[in-house]
Amino acid sequence: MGDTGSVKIGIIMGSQSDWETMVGASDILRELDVEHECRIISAHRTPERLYDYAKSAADRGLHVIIAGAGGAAHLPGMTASMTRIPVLGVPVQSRALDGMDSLLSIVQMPAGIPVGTLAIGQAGAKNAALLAAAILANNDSVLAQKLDAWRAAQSASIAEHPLGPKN
Ligand code: RP5
Repeated sequence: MGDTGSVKIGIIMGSQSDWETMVGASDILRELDVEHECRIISAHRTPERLYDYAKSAADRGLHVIIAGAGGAAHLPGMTASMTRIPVLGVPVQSRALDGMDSLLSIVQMPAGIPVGTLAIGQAGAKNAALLAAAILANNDSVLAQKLDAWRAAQSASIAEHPLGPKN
């Protein structure tokens, strides 16, 4: 199988409970009209699903994988160990340790197997999507224009003067 798939970004997450965070990544990609797929894949609970997904990702035509997980967040690193496709890791804000466990599990990879680690929580999920789109935009001028427009709209939405009581 060659690079024929239209879906170029995969969003994977360790649990259904991660979706409320990772939906932010999917929302951004939908705003940019970037086709993507979303899957629940747990490094611990569904290791064979993870193996199959990571091992087939390049042949299926994926260009970037966004992997979100919380707690003992081994999903991004294990995915990266089984594919050369860039993996962006999103530390989900865990209940017990507020996401510090997730962050440290994802960010401190051994040299040789990189994971691009984003911020904890929803900001990380959204930025992972923007970063994935930016990677694709290097070879996609239409997407590059959409990304430029998205950023311009964001800038335009930020008021210059703060609202509220005068000081
Ligand atoms: C991780 O464990 C998942 O990524 C999730 O963030 C965390 C808790 O999972 P659940 O117990 O909510 O399914 O594997």
